[in-house]
Amino acid sequence: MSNKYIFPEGFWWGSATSATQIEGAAHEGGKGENIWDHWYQQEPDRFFENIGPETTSDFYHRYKEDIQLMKEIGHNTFRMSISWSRLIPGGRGEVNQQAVDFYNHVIDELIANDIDPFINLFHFDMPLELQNEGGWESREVVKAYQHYAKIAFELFGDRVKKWFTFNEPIVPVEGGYLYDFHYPNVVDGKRAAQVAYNTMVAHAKAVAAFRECNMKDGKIGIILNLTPSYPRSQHPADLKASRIADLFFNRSFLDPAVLGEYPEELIQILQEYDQLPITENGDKELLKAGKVDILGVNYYQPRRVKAKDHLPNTEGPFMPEWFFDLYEMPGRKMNPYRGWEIYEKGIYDIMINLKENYGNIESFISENGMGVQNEERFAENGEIQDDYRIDFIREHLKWLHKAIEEGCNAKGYHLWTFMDNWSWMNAYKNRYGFISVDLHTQKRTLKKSAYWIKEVSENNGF
Ligand code: BGP
Repeated sequence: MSNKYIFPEGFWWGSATSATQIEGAAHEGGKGENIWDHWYQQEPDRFFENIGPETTSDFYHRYKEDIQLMKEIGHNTFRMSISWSRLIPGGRGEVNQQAVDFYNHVIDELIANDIDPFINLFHFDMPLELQNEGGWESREVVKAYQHYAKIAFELFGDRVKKWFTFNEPIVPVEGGYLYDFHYPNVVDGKRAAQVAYNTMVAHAKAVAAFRECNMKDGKIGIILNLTPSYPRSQHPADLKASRIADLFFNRSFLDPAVLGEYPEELIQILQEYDQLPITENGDKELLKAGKVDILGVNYYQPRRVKAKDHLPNTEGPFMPEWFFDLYEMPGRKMNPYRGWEIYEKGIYDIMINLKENYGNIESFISENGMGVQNEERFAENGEIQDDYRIDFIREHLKWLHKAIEEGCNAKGYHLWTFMDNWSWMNAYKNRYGFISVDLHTQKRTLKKSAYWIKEVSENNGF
C-alpha cells in the first residue's frame, strides 16, 4: 500500500447516529411511545446501569450546538434517523407538527452549515401501537411503514437527497425473534424468518413510494451490517459452514436489496426445515423493483466460522447456528475494551465483493467504530486521548482507500458515532463518539480523534 491516502474529490466525511440513541425528549414534543420506551418501563433491569432512552444525548434540545461541532470537525455529511413515533405518534394517522418543525430545523441547520443530511427511516424503533399489532410480522404494519416513508419523502425530500429505508434490518430479527436482546423477546426461527421477509417487503414498498415521488437527484438505499464470513480452513465442511453463515447474516438482506431476489440456497435451507415465510402474490415483482440506488455498509467485525463438531441438535427453535460454529482465530487482534475482533482488511473484502458480485453498487461505509468501556480512564485534562480510535479509523481507511484504487465504488466514511450516545440494552456502556458527553451535565468535549478527523477531512486524506 502507498503511504499517502488521498480520497476521491467530494468524499463523504461524517458520522452516523440514530433518533432513539441521541434525541432524548422521549416523552416530549408530542412523541408517541416506541418499543424502547415501553420495554425500558417494563424491565429497566435489562438495561446497563438501568439507564433508559428518556434523555440520551439530548440532541432534541442541543442540535444547534451539535451541528456547530460537526462543522468544526470537518463533517460534510451526517446520518440521522427520523423517529417514526415522533413523526406519527401512533405509527399511522396524524402527523405531529412539532416533529415536523424539529426535523425541518435540524435539516435546515445542517444544510446552512454545508453538511449534507443522510436520513434513515427506521433504526430499531417500532412505534409501540404497531408492535402491539404484530410489528413486522403484520402486513398491515408494512403498509403503515410505506405510508410513513411517503410522508417523510414529501415533507423533507425537497432538501434531503440521500434516503435509507432501514439500518441493520437483521438486528431486530436477531434481537427480537432469535437471541432475546430486543423487544418483543421472542425466540422462534419461523417468526424470525417472517419478520426478516416482511421487512424487505416494507423496504421495497418504501422504494416504490420513493420512485413515485420522482425526487430530482434523490437516491434511496438501505444500510446493512455486513460481517464477512471467513472459514477456519479450506476443508469443504468449513467452507460450507462459512457459506451458510454468509447466507443467513449477509446475503439474506444484501441479495434482495441489491439484486432484487433471495439466494436460492437460503430458500432451500428454509424450505427443508419448514421455516419459509408466508408470501403474497406480487411480492416477487415488488422485491425486484425494490433494488437500491446506494448501499450503506456498517462494518465492525468479521465472522470466523468452522464446521460443527457434532450434528446439530435440531430440537427447539430453528437457529442459524444449527449449521456452523464460531471460533476464535488464534492471533486475532482484539479491541480489548469491547471484546470484538478488529480486522481492518474486512472492509476491503466487503468492497471487493460488492464490486465483483453486486454490480459495483454505489456504497459508503455508513458505520465503523470502536467501542470503549470506561473511556474516562483515558482522559487528560478533561480530553479523552483516544489514540486507539485514531489508529482504528486510520487502518480501516487505508484498506478502504486500496479498494477505491482498485475500482470499488465507495463514496465515503462515517464513523459510529458523532457523540457518545445511548446504545439500547448497553445504554452508555461502550463509548464510540468523536465527542464525549457527560451524562449528568450533557457537556460536550472533543476527543483527540475529533481533532484528528478534522485534519483528515480538510486534507481529504492523510
Ligand atoms: C450498531 C448499531 C448502532 C450502535 C452500535 C454499537 O450495530 O447500528 O445503533 O448501537 O452497533 O453497539 P454497542 O453499543 O452494543 O457496542
